[in-house]
Amino acid sequence: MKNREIAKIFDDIADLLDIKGENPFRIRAYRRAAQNIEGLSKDVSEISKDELMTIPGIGQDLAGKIEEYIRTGRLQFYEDLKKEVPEGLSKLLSVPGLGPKTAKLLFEKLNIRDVETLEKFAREHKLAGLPGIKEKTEENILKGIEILKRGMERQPLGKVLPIANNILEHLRKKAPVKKLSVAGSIRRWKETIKDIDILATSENPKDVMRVFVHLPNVKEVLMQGPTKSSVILNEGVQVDLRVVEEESFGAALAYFTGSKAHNIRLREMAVKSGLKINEYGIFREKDDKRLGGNDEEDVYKILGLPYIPPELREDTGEIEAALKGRLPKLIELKDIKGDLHVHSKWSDGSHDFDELAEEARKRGYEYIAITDHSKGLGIARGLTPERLIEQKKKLDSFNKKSKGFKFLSGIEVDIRSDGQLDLPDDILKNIDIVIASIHSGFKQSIEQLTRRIISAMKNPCVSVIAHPTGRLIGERDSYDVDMNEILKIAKETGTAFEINAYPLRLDLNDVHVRMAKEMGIPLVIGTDAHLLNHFEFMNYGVSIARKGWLEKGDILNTISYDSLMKALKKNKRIN
Ligand code: DGT
Ligand code: CA
Ligand code: ZN
Repeated sequence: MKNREIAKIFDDIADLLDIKGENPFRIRAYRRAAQNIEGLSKDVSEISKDELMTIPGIGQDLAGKIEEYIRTGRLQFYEDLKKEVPEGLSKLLSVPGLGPKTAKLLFEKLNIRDVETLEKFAREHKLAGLPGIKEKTEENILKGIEILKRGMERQPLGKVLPIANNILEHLRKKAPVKKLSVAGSIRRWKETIKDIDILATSENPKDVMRVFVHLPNVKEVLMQGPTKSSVILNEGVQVDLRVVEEESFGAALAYFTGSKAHNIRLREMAVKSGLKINEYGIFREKDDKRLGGNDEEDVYKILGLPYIPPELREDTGEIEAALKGRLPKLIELKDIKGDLHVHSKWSDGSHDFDELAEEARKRGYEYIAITDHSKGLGIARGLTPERLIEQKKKLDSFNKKSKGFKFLSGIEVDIRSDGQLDLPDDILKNIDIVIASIHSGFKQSIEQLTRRIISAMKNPCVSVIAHPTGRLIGERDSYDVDMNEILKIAKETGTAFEINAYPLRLDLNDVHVRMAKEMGIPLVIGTDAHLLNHFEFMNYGVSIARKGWLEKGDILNTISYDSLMKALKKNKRIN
């Protein structure tokens, strides 16, 4: 897939244009195009030009550029632009959170030309004092450098999982594999991944390995053997493939799914019962008699445990719960009755109501909420009060004619830096679902940010706080909020929290999800879809919910339309 390469180039172009002081709308168009290309589940090189132009932010000009890159492997405009900007400056731009303007300033005034020097200067407080640079800016630069270093070691699940799925698909089609599965952190749905672990069985392991090391995106073969091979992909991720004996597949799957901490606990239990588990099977210690290992279930059954789903295998209480028969019955994708965070053409989404309804029906949904941005987000064509009222009328009249599927009228209202909402209460009170979120002022103090969210929750019109920590995995850390405090107020005010399923967000994360559940706070899952393809992200949201131990009853959008409408009113005590 060329999607990531093209997205990266468009992002770089946006930075370069910014440095040159070009028109902000043009810059924004590139950024938006980059984001939307990255989010596509289809390969851009397989999409027609006309279809390309339905992607938001992509017109004639950008569609032409994508075509040029796919045809020739390079983009002349980008090459020319790069020549106009010195290489040292581009290096500074790779630091997350360091914008083009600051980068240019550091480059010109202090002659900083690489990340190492930048780090040294920031540590020695040699940056503060330049126009617009404060001590806080230095801290942020250091944080950015840390993220950059970390990001190179681990990559977001949202980037790695599609790559892993492509490999599985390729192996299934082209190699003589029988059983095939991902293992490791991907199978446990960890939010960042160090490397991809794959397990297979085959009557002809050599052929499987041959196909594997010749995958089209292999950059380097680290080792190639009959039972294990490792490669590095162009995307910068390592993949290990193991081919195991048919009868060991279950034991190997358990072993290589981990986590290490979970495995250690299982092994301790085994030893106490005179058993031995490893990647080949489960054995009786005294005479090495094999007791099982074909299926993963064997491992748990023989230890006297119920099956523990991979998402829970982190040694955070799952073994104790399993022993007491108190494992949660985890929510599943099929429990979801609708998506509660969807953008339409009315703001920065790309589809009209009919298209969205059709896609939702295809997925078996009973409802979705249209939650466009509010006017403060000018750049996302946010809605004014008048437009929001007009939109609600359209949705109501759609609902009157529609059987078996309903729209909730919604809004993603911006929480301004002073904590005020971006639209007046007498408008919001008529909207079915008001979700409030922060899109600016991320660098405020923990007190300010916490206060902002609390004041939004205290507004009786607000039903949900969306992407509550604002993080973008590998790109932007969460802003500082006092999670205990906001969860406490959520409970008091009956406000729900969102699990934003957009793969780079996954916000709340699994740990906070579990805290919220324990405090009895309702959660919703929304994909933040801007394209029809994005509806697929629901899978990520559900998996984070599972990783946070949630059951069907903990998630509001598992209930019917009528019950949901009632719950939204009751939670916030609105009549
Ligand atoms: P990561 O860091 O995202 O790759 O996370 P994992 O969990 O995929 O870790 P990885 O790839 O190093 O190893 C895959 C699994 O193999 C791991 O979850 C558990 C198992 N494993 C690896 N090393 C050990 C070990 O020393 N002892 C045990 N019991 N299991 C191990
Ligand atoms: Ca791994
Ligand atoms: Zn949104």
